[in-house]
Amino acid sequence: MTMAAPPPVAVIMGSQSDWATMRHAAETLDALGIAYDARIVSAHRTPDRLVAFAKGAKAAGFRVVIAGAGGAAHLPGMAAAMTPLPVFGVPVESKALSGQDSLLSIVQMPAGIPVGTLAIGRAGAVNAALLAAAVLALADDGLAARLEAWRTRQSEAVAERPDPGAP
Ligand code: RP5
Repeated sequence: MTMAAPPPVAVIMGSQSDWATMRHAAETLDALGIAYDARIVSAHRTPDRLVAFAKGAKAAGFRVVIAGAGGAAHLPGMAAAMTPLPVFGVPVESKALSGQDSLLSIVQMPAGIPVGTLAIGRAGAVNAALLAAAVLALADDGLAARLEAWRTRQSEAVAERPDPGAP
């Protein structure tokens, strides 16, 4: 009997409400054929779940963590403090401050515990997945080819000139 390989990417988020943003990371991983486990792990509401996840993430077989959170967004930094895995943080667009609170909370890590911080919202979620793919592709030629093909498709989808009739 062969055991299925554990998913290499963990996509964690602080709340169900973050899924509207983080699904873009998940969809990008899907498009690249990268398995992931998506979980709600709140630094504030489920701190014990965060500790268990982050301390066990490497042993569980994950290679990269993508962490999305909004507002006082401690999740990526706290996760990074408890795992040696690379952590990419996605600032979720908050209602009160349009995600600027999330961005500053995630990006301003003191020296010593890094969080690779992406843009606010959908762009950050997509790019977190692409960065995770680039990391994994260093040791996976098949994935490297899929990532290159993804980028080629993106280039080919850009028109030479703007459509003057488009809104
Ligand atoms: C953060 O609080 C979550 O990451 C989310 O972005 C924000 C709001 O959470 P909900 O009140 O919508 O559950 O912890």
